[in-house]
Amino acid sequence: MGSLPHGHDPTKIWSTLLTNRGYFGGALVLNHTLRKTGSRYQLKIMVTREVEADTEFMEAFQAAGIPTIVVDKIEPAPRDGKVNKGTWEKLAPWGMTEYERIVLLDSDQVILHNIDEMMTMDIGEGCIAAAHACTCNPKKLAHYSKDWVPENCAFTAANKRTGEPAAITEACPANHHLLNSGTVILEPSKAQYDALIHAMNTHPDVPKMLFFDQDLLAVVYRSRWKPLPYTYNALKPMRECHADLWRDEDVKVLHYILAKPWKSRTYGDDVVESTHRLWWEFYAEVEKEWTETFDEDKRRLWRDVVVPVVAQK
Ligand SMILES: [Mn+2]
Repeated sequence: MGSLPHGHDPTKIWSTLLTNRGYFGGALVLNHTLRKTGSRYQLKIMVTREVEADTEFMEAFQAAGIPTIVVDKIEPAPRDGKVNKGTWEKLAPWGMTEYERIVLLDSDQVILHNIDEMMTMDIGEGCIAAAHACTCNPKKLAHYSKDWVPENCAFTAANKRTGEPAAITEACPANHHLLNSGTVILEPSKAQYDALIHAMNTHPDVPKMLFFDQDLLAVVYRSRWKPLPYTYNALKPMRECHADLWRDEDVKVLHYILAKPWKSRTYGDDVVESTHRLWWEFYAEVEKEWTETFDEDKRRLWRDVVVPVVAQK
């Protein structure tokens, strides 16, 4: 199942984390778009122990030809008896030293152009690469920090002509030190993994981290992460709040943060929500493959594992 792409290099992989069935439709579309854009590298999906115990779900990964990597629970030590529960398993790849490089993607992303250059681009010794967080907060979400306003957003300072990200300097606004962990290039290392886990268990900010691994990475790799152009992690709201930077034809990785496309077949026709159309086009291609196959098991798994988590109308 899932024949390996031509020129395949097994020391470098794409990876995403799934903790339950809910994002499986997203993961199938992500895998499909990696294949469709001709990637020479394989997507391996990290799954939690809960997912591993879900036999039917595991059969579905097999049917999709997507290898899984089971990861143990990762969570911070309790502080005052409380644990900040979240997606800390996204730190697991730093410990996977059998790989030279892992590029973390999110299962709510689609790949629009080949991104294999991410497997070889220079990120600097002991560093990671990621795109900035967008701190415009266009939806004015109350739980976001008060300094999340467009003036402080790194993309406001990006080069509108070339799309190049703003350099992180001594004098830049604090928000320019924030990254979005939807796309992260990393080189597994025992020392880096240990440093991350140590920081997760001891750093005083951990109990109030809203974005878990993402906030921790910004702290631990402060001034040691390379900003990538927004095109590698184009957050859908930026199509509106950074319309002067965004060019549809340049976007390589489209990231459906906030409302997920698979939650509804109907969506707004505005600049932001209309991006869902693309996701549904890719989904239709995946659906065709799974429902028109002679493999009866695959058709059953589509019905029982995929259909329940993807809006049917
Ligand atoms: Mn995401």
